[in-house]
Amino acid sequence: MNDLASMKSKASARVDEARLWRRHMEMAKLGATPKGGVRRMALDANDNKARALLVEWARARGFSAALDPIGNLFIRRAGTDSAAAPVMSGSHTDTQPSGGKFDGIYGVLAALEAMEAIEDAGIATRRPIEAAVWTCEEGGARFPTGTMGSSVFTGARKLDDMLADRDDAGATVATALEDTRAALPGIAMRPMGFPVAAFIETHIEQGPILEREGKTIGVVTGIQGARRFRIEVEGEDAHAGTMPMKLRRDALKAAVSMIHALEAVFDDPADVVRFTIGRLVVKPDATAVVPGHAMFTIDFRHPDPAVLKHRGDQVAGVCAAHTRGCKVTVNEYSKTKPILFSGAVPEAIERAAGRLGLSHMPIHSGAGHDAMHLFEVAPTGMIFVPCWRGISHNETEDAKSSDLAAGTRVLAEVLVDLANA
Ligand code: HGY
Ligand code: MN
Ligand code: MN
Repeated sequence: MNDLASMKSKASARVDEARLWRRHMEMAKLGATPKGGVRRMALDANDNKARALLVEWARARGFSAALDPIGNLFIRRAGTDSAAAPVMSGSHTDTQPSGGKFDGIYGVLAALEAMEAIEDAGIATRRPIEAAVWTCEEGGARFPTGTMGSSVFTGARKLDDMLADRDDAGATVATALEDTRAALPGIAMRPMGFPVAAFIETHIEQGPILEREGKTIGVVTGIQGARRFRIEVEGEDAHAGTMPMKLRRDALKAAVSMIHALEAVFDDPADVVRFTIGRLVVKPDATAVVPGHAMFTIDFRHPDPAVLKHRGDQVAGVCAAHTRGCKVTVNEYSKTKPILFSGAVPEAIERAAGRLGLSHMPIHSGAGHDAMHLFEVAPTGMIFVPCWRGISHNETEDAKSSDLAAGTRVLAEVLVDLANA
């Protein structure tokens, strides 16, 4: 076996399944919900504790840690060529409000575990290897903008715009980051953005295909595009008992007719379109008051840019045609294009899965990931592993320890491969 091949197999052999699982359970305590899920919102106290725990584990292995101006956390294992751009892997620690134990955090813990396995195997790599924790991947949970940290890191979004993003309580990302820095005393600060030689994200599939097909590894072929809108409807509060129906400006009823009309726009017999109204907020939300304000969000996704454009461009007109005397404001606040992975990273993933004798298949990602931004600045790829019944963004999200370890073994081989390329 040549030198690189033996280094790869030594690294993957040192992946410690028990250590990886134990860390998932440790992290799941930070924001644990009564139903066995996790609520760890971007930059909240539990998210900050998760970062502090990662830094503690990293420092125990002699790895360094640093934070950038949007709060992305980087854990670094030195290479023999310290000036070389690092090979990077990572994901997110934040969750949806009723999230699970694996979405995001698996990609962070797999990166750390792979680095530790490489360290345990005593393997030197030319390039440094870094694990990244991207700030606020879960958009529309606490802060509106998703994949926030990775989009600022790659220049897709402006730092100042994202620092000004506000949660429903009016807190900005900038103020939240003050607590994050306080939770990481003595953490080094790093300027925004630096060259990355390659990026690999490991993630649970969040869909049913790998489990149904009996495959352990998904070699991700691409990520579909998404358009997200916030629709504000302004009517007039009124007395439920006295205001005649024909004089009302009922914001909720207007919102309902807009949503009904939008169903027709996004109807797809082939079931490829993903159209979700995830939020509907009504004010003043009182039984005896005609609602004067309603807000709802649209999350529209599709793999074809032409469909994203054709159907997404109809939203404003359809809402304007169903105002029922109210005022409507349509704000498209996030737009990501479909991407297709190819080249060195997916090839290395496929090679590693084959060498390890793991069943694997190509698979497209319906979920968005930070990898879609890193794709714009570095060779990028993703490794999927199955999750129970494909359930995610749900407190019952579950995955097998052996699958998590298998994905991490593939990652360890890919990191050694690319860090010595
Ligand atoms: O919504 C998504 O696709 C990701 O899970 N945040
Ligand atoms: Mn995720
Ligand atoms: Mn998610």
